Amino acid sequence: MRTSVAIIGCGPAGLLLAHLLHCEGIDCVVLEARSRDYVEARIRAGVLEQTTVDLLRRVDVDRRLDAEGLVHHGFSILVDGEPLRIDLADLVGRTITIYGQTELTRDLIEAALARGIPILFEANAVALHDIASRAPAVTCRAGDEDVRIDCDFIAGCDGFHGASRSAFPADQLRTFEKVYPFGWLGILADVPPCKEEVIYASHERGFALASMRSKTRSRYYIQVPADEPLANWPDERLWDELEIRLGPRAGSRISRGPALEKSVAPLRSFVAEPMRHGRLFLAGDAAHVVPPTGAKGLNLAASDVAFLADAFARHYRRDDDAALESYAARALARVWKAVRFSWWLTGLTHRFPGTASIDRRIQLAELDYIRSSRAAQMSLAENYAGLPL
Ligand code: RFL
Ligand code: PHB
Repeated sequence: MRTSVAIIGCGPAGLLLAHLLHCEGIDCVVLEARSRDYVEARIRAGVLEQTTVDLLRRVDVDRRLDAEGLVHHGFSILVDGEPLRIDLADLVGRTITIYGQTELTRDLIEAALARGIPILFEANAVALHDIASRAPAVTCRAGDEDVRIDCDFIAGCDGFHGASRSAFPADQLRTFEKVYPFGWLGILADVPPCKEEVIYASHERGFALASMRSKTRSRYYIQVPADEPLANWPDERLWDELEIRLGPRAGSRISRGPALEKSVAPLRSFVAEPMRHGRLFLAGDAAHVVPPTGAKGLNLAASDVAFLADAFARHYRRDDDAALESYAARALARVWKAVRFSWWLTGLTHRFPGTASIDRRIQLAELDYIRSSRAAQMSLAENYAGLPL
């Protein structure tokens, strides 16, 4: 098999890149280790920046997003129960859209198959070859067959645990990592959200987040120790804890229901530099991970592939490789700002085990400063709504 761009990974990065290339008339093949059912069932992000929504419009995968996405003009930070609303529309003239990554993935897969973009699901033993040459290739085993895809370029969109990053020669990759001493225990339930906007709660007992997927489906998270067994959190205990951390106003409005999904996700900040070696280009979680506090992961995956698709288009249309040469620097400039913002918002709202009481007072002072300063709110809003591409 031969294609222009072999895309490894059928998450948001790989799928959106495939559509952007398709719009430019550039052919590609997507290779995915898991089954379509597995990929479509994964529960993850929920908040789309305007730039991500604009990209979905550009590739014309916005019908269901328009019908079902919830446009939010702001969100709140609860400080020991006291709300501080960040009015994104008023502060920076922008909004966010609540639309589950699960739904987005389904829409992108359905549209890709309808447009004839090939996706090989359950591709095992994916291996990258000759990435530093002008004729790279990807091999895998799909069904009973050994498959070889010769291509011009490889896009490594295979997430944090994928094969692409490990194909870099060790001396050509520098990694930066911070692992947080806590994770997020998330619950998804078919109950109406306790409030129509997202709430980030900074509480003495630890962080909590109230989010949603629709007017009838809620998504909540609480901060738990990194190695916390899920078995410690039967549904009722989790609902009780959410009520406490979300305080009397929001907590008392929580509707309880059986968990459709419940899991603990670790929190880390991670960046691999550069995002390119030879003809292999990394995008999304394959190159960087942020703690979910700023809701940036999926949005960074989208901005990376916007830069990458633009660079491929210049290569094929105008024989101009300048954008391919500068891809890593351009993507990383945006990535590091989101890494900084996600780290900052995590530090501001979470309880760090073993820290002194002075640290909590400093957090509270900063939150009080944000409450009293429009300039501080604008900076927070500008980053949360998403920096320009
Ligand atoms: P993905 O989604 O991990 O997709 C990678 C795909 O590659 C496949 N794969 C392979 N395929 C072939 N060969 C191999 N060797 C392979 N190895 C892996 C995988 O099966 C998968 O299908 O990466 P991508 O596309 O870069 O997208 C990144 C986002 O998924 C991620 O950043 C977000 O989910 C992060 N995130 C959030 N981001 C936001 O922007 N807003 C949010 O509100 C938000 N909330 C979250 C989140 C992540 C969370 N968890 C679970 C870490 C909330 C949580 C709890
Ligand atoms: C979510 O709805 O899953 C969500 C919302 C905001 C975040 C992270 C996750 O910061």
